[in-house]
Amino acid sequence: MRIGIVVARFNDFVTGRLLTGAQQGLAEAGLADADVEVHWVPGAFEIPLAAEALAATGRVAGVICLGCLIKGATPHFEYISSACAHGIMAAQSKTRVPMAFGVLTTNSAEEALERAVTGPGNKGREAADAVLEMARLLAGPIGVGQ
Ligand code: DLZ
Repeated sequence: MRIGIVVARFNDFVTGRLLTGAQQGLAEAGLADADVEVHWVPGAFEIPLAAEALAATGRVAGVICLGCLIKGATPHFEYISSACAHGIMAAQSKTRVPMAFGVLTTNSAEEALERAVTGPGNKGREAADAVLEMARLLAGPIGVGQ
């Protein structure tokens, strides 16, 4: 199984840790590095388009979307977070390729870092688990996958 990761560069002191968590989760699930493709985008607003374009290539069975929006530092927090969430949902519905919402929306940098710790509490890792479960479900029991 080949999986894609789209990760936002904005707040990369957090998103880099989410990426590491997602990569560790995929590796522990048995995926080789060569079966994981990582694509960086400027910010959370750009994630849906990149995720949809990647899914449309047919190369990946799922896309892990990683980003970090910090409310206090983002005047238009609601607009970007809403556009990102709805955009990812629309992209997975359109392409039928499962996508995980590993985009943090927090009140502070401290809260964001708490969700990007090494190990089980890492939200990037949780997003990886979700995509793998959905990719298997769509490829198997539901049978509408790739
Ligand atoms: C502009 C902006 C701001 C203020 N805050 C964030 C943020 O907290 N997290 C994030 O991922 N991106 C942020 N951005 C950038 C936007 O997502 C987007 O990249 C720009 O508006 C350019 O389209």
